[in-house]
Amino acid sequence: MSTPPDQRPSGAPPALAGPTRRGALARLGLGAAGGALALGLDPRGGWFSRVFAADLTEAELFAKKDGLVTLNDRPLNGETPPWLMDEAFTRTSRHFVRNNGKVPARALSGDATGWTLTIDGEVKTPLTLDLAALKRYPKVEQAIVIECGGNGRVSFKPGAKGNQWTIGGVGCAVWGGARLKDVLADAGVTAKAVYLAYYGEDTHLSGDPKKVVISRGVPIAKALDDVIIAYEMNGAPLPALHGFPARLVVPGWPASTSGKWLKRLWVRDQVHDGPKMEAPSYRVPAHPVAPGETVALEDMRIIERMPVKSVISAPRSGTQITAGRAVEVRGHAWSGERAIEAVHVTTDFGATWTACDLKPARNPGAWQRWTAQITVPQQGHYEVWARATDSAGEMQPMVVPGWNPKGYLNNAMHRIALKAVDA
Ligand SMILES: Nc1nc2c(c(=O)[nH]1)N[C@H]1C(S)=C(S)[C@@H](COP(=O)(O)O)O[C@H]1N2
Ligand SMILES: [Mo]
Repeated sequence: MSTPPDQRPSGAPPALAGPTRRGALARLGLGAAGGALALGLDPRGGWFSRVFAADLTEAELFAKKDGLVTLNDRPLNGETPPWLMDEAFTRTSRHFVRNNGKVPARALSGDATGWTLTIDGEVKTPLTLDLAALKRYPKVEQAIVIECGGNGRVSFKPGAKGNQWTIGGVGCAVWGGARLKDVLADAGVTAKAVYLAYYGEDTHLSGDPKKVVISRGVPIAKALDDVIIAYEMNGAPLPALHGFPARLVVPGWPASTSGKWLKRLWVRDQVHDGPKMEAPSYRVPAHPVAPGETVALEDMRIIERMPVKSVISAPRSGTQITAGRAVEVRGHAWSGERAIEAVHVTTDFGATWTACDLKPARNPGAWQRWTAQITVPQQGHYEVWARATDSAGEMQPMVVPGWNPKGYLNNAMHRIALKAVDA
């Protein structure tokens, strides 16, 4: 019910500010009912739907996340420590968050009344769908990895500006929604269609309503393949931080293509040129370059599929183990648009490797669980490295690969440290 402080007209009294009022109501033990009691005070009206509203600011919502590490709070960006990725699929409270602007007011309200998604451009019949209309398309539920193109950026030398992701800019939640191809079939994509662009409702940090925060997309062939317009995450309505009421989920491509808080999908007759499509955003040099080299913008190409990668989710780095006793090491592995063929681990800096047990993916686009038993010979300090290989034979590099000016696509092996003591 409260307007986030940064969206209040300047000079307006903060008397109804959420945290204070809610805090007071919570102390009275009123909880959710408190929202209803405060309705009469809500100057913005619309009170029936607001009984059910989430009514939290983006910072308050982020504070409810479980153990995420804040990389930036304006815009909000947080990553998941690897030991919190140990479950089969990433629970919402542990899924990383990457925002380029501010969470839109509609998402914070949790009220989709009045929301529509327009599909236009190179289509025979432009569509305007509300949530009920979107839900009439056959529903799919898929576990899909989304990984920020800058995941692993912290390790590039020289470094790159931007969020210093370690390994936690990735998650595999179960997304529910309509297939984009079903919606596009309804609209009838024309022969001139080249690219599918998204626009979201998020607002620019500058506060300028005319400025678009980010507007990216995918080639029409990818849009007509496996992309989902999700309105659910892990069986619940899409949360505010993750794109309420609807977002794209693009399997295997940088997560920046998975547009949140959708309002428009524009089928274009050229490669999309919205904010953050243009070089150097989400682009890498078309040919390998030396670390620190200046790369001309026209020599950069758009990142498409994400490379093969894995994470060690257990044990947590720093865990104490016992020499001579088997310890289970496990994690997940994924590769854009490909299956994982094998995962290996080493405890001797790559001299010898142990093949892991590898489970098939729940569905294409999901990460795959791997497990191994390791035993170290004597007390001391050890590292465990994990290395995934995909169905095309692409394998994770041991060191940070392919230096690039913006620090994208670091798929180096994940390493943890273990301390072994004698039995
Ligand atoms: N509208 C909109 N969509 C967006 C973004 C954004 O800032 N605005 N961030 C993108 C980026 S860079 C990433 S990595 C993913 C993050 O999705 P998540 O916050 O659900 O993990 O959303 C993408 N979709
Ligand atoms: Mo991202």
